[in-house]
Amino acid sequence: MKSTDERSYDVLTESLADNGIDVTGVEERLRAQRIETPSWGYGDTGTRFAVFPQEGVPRDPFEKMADAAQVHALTGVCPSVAIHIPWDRVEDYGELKGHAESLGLRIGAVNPNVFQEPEYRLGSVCHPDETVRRKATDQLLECIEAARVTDSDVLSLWFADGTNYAGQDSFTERRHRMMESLGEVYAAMPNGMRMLLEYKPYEPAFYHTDLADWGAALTMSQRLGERAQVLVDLGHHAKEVNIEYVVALLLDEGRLGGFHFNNRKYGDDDLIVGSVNPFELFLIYVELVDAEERSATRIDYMIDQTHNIEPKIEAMLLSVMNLQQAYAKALLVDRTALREAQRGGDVLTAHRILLDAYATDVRPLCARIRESLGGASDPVAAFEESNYAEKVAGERKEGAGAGWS
Ligand code: RM4
Ligand code: MN
Ligand code: MN
Repeated sequence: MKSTDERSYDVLTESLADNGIDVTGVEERLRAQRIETPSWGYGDTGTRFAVFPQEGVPRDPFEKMADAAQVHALTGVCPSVAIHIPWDRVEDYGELKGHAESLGLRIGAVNPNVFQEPEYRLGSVCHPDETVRRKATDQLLECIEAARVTDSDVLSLWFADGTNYAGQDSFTERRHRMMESLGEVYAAMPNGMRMLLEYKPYEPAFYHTDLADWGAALTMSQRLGERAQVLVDLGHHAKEVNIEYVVALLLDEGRLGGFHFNNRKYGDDDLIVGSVNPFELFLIYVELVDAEERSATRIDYMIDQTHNIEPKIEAMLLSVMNLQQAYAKALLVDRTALREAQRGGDVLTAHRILLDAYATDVRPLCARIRESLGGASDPVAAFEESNYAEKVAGERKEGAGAGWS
């Protein structure tokens, strides 16, 4: 007799097929979905009030890779891991690459961290003092080298640069300083490497931020060249901003290079993607699917979350499942009917086409995809059954867990 999972899958796929959906095509695209997980999502993180250390947290980048390998094994779609330097600085990046490969992983985006050292109090590449800008630029160049050695082709840049008080510095001069530094970094990237520019409206700077929004990131990337693109972090917008519209606009300009998935209720909360506003996530994927169908642009889909009070590997698994579901639902949108309704000015039909796709329970389909990739139907349950967490908690007793400072 068929299991409940199998029966749910049959019911779902039969009804999709009856509605004219090419189920095999949808499955193929779901199998090709890739989501990069961040090394820092496995370590201890917190708010500015406290960091709550968890048992068994990785103590170094090698152990972070081991945890990331669990996520890939159970989902089948997370073969790459983003690293943050200096949090993940190692003597020998070739060794880190080899270690990742031995676990079935590869190194993804390299993220320079030019915001924690005392010199960076007034900024990094926008700092008024040339020697500080030099130090920051050198750190970016070091990351290009780390990327080269680890076979990564993405340099992902986020700057905490900004000011806290009106009059503190010149907006324009700061912009020019950034252009000069990034121009040097861009020129140093080997062919085939891309630079992603991530914007954020505020925090840690509270008066102005040097790359505050998509416009600032887009114009900077246009100044630099084709291989500079914009990265959208879902937590980096003012509250009412229509992110799916920003996504569509950047896609149309051919400049959307990457994503940082997470979810927020207020500020840059870095909660589990899809935990607060799954409908928004779906609408973003609707735009992404639309663009995928128009051209083959490369977008790096990455998670950028900090799991402060929840277990970290399970949080990552749930995030990946939410992303699979959002993508699956977006793939179910009847695009032909949608265009027709849009052209005919049929407002509610157009809207209901989206609602129908969103309301479809795609969980049996996503479970089947994971299984076909060697993962688990229910990754969180499978992880809990594996006792991996208990095993590493026993092994990782000596020394402190890796954190973000
Ligand atoms: C920022 C931004 C960056 C992340 C840092 C730690 O808010 O999201 O992507 O690397 O936090
Ligand atoms: Mn981010
Ligand atoms: Mn952020």
